[in-house]
Amino acid sequence: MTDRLTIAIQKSGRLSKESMALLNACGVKFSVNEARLIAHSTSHPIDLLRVRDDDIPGLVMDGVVDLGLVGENVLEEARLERIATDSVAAYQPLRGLEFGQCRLSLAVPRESQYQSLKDLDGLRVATTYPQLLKRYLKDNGVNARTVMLTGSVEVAPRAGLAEAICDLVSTGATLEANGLVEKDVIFRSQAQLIQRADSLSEEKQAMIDQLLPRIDGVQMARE
Ligand code: PRT
Ligand code: ZN
Repeated sequence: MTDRLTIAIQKSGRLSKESMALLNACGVKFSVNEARLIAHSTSHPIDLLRVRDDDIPGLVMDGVVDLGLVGENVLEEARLERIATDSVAAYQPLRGLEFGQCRLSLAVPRESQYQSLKDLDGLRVATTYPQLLKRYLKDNGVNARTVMLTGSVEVAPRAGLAEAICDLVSTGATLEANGLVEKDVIFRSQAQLIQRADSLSEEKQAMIDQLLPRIDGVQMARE
């Protein structure tokens, strides 16, 4: 039996289409049944695992899948969280994928008196990325409290839950629509291809070694 390479991608969301398109452009073909978690490649001994993006770092770090395509924001948050809880947090970064670009930024209400980071001392900052935020605050000697929210972060100040937010931004339209002003970029992100840290069978590794130059070729052609 051939050893099948397993790749985790986001099931449905901002990274899904481009993740599938990249694999397709590399000649790895799939026919995806929307209802199914697993899609078998019709061209290679490769299985696609379609999951929430938040699950991808852990699946790779635990060696449950061989490769993952995930946003660096989610990846680094998961890595810090796993280090904090003494779990295995290793992976091999393979390629930045040049899609899913965004930044994790601090923002405050338009009417806020905020002038510098120090002004956050003693205040509450709402975020979905507590680890990345805490690291940034610590590195900058700021004593703010993080308020963890898995969604609707941009409404936290209006709801009286926090004085500032730390959220993903791409165009800035969401901040604008919620009366918030971006003050500080704390992390820049794009989608990344990662591999589990332990070594793979020769067959699987050979497939990855074949895939990487194809990815480089696809990216080159796009430039
Ligand atoms: O269901 P699942 O958990 O898989 O998906 P999700 O809802 O957690 O993630 P999804 O699909 O929204 O985003 C997946 C990844 O896309 C993120 O982890 C980032 O790496 C990347 N990405 C790129 C973004 C954005 N751009 C982005 N703009 N993720 C989220 N946003 C949101 C942001 O949170 C804010 O609400 O879009 C809004 C801001 O956009 P602008 O254009 O108004 O600034
Ligand atoms: Zn998610």
